[in-house]
Amino acid sequence: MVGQVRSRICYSIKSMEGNQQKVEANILVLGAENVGKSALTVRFLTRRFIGEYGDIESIYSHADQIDGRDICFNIWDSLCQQNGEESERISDRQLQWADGYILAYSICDRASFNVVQQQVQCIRQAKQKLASTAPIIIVGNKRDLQHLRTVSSEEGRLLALSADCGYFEVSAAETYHSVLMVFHQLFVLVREARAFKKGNAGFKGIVRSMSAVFGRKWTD
Ligand SMILES: Nc1nc2c(ncn2[C@@H]2O[C@H](COP(=O)(O)OP(=O)(O)OP(=O)(O)O)[C@@H](O)[C@H]2O)c(=O)[nH]1
Ligand SMILES: [Mg+2]
Repeated sequence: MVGQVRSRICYSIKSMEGNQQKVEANILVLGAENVGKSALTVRFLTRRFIGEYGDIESIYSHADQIDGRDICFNIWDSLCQQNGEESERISDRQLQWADGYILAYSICDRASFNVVQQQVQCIRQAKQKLASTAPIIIVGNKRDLQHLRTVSSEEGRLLALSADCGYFEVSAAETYHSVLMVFHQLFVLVREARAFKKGNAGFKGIVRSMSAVFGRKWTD
């Protein structure tokens, strides 16, 4: 199965060669064990739900179009730590790599929702230290299992609101479109964050130039 995904990816990359318009975004998919990180990723890449995915951690590249523009997603489908206690841990390498995050939990698994809460804090603290921003979308997966629900939609929405994150409830098992929306929305947020950073850098550059000309600190 993974072989199928990989061959599709190779084609996607080739088809973008020589395209000056290409914009890339590194998307890290996080969350506790068994919440459907691989199911969400594979659904987006292949439009299919295949049921079992195994313990595989992969980075996939995928060509797409948003607003008529060629783009490339690099998606890191992560494996959560097996030892339970550190299931919320995000490595420095992952934090440096990612432009945006999908934090997935299962609506039937309260513990996985708690992991997402911790991961949001972890990302926000790390990014504060690096003085950078990183868009996050929280995804409540397995929406088809309503009878087993233990986390309400309101709780998910509230967490997202309080942490300034996007929020979706989806079923990787049942629908492609809502999963597509998650990835596309995150890409748009990454693009906006980049534009904001660029604008800020431009402003700081103007301030620096003024300081050089007038010999005064304009940033106070
Ligand atoms: N009913 C239902 N089952 C799902 C859904 N998404 C994933 N699953 C099932 O949940 C199980 C775990 O899915 P995975 O995608 O492997 O979860 P994961 O988060 O990647 O798991 P690890 O990589 O082991 O951490 C599998 O049996 C999937 O078939 C969903 O939307 N609905
Ligand atoms: Mg997985």
